[in-house]
Amino acid sequence: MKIASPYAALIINDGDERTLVISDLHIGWEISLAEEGIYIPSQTKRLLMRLKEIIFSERPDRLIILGDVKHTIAKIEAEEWRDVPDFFENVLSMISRVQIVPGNHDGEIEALLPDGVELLPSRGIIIGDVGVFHGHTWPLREMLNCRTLVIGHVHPVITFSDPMGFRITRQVWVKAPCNSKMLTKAVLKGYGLRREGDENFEDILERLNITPRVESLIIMPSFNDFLGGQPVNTYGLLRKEKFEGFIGPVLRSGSIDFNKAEIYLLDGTFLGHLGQIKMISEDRI
Ligand SMILES: [Mn+2]
Repeated sequence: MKIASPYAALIINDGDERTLVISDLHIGWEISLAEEGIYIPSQTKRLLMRLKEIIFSERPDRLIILGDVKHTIAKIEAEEWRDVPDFFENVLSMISRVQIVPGNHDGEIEALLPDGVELLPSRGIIIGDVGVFHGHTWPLREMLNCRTLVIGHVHPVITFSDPMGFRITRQVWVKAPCNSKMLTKAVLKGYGLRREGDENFEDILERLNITPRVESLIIMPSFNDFLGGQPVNTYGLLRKEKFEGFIGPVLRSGSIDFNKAEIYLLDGTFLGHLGQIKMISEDRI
């Protein structure tokens, strides 16, 4: 697995197969702003151009979009009927295998997808040793056997302001250590699985064929860089009560150590661990 820097894109190799993963396109976001009197030209062409560059340089066999393809929740707005199908017709001309793991913004997305685009379950899909899902739901139970989990949904950024008050915001990758046993307990509870008879935790794992192995969770930056994001260093992930109900069950499960999370810019620069970066930003803000 590698980051296709400087893009918000991931390449996952499984045997001979190369999978390109991107997340959070939010097509139609400009339209929702126009309703409030802010006019931004459609970003769909820019997303397509960037995708074309990545596909040209990385030559993946398939593309997975990790949720929030479109922006509006539940109801489909008229403009999306054109933007989303046009987008996918273009994508299919670049790469033949396209799959979508739906996010919380993707209600009724099926109606907008041309033939040839495959809709996967929202619990995600396993590629080799990596489980990918949007992040607003519990993952597939089988993903507890994976070494790495990848989510979108959060749109992580870091924000610094200097003594003059200038503010700098950059999209980032977050790679956080995960306590696999704690995550397993949370996921099984999330699925409503209970012990049978006098089973202990180990017995349940054996019955369900689970060996807890998740070592780290990667949060992808949004592919649409025009969107706002969650500043992970100023509040957000470290104060989870702020995000109850939003950020998704895995991030709220207590199994992810955000202070020890590694933070990288899109060009691959390692900025440090979130705990340190947070202390610096508290001095400044
Ligand atoms: Mn989302």
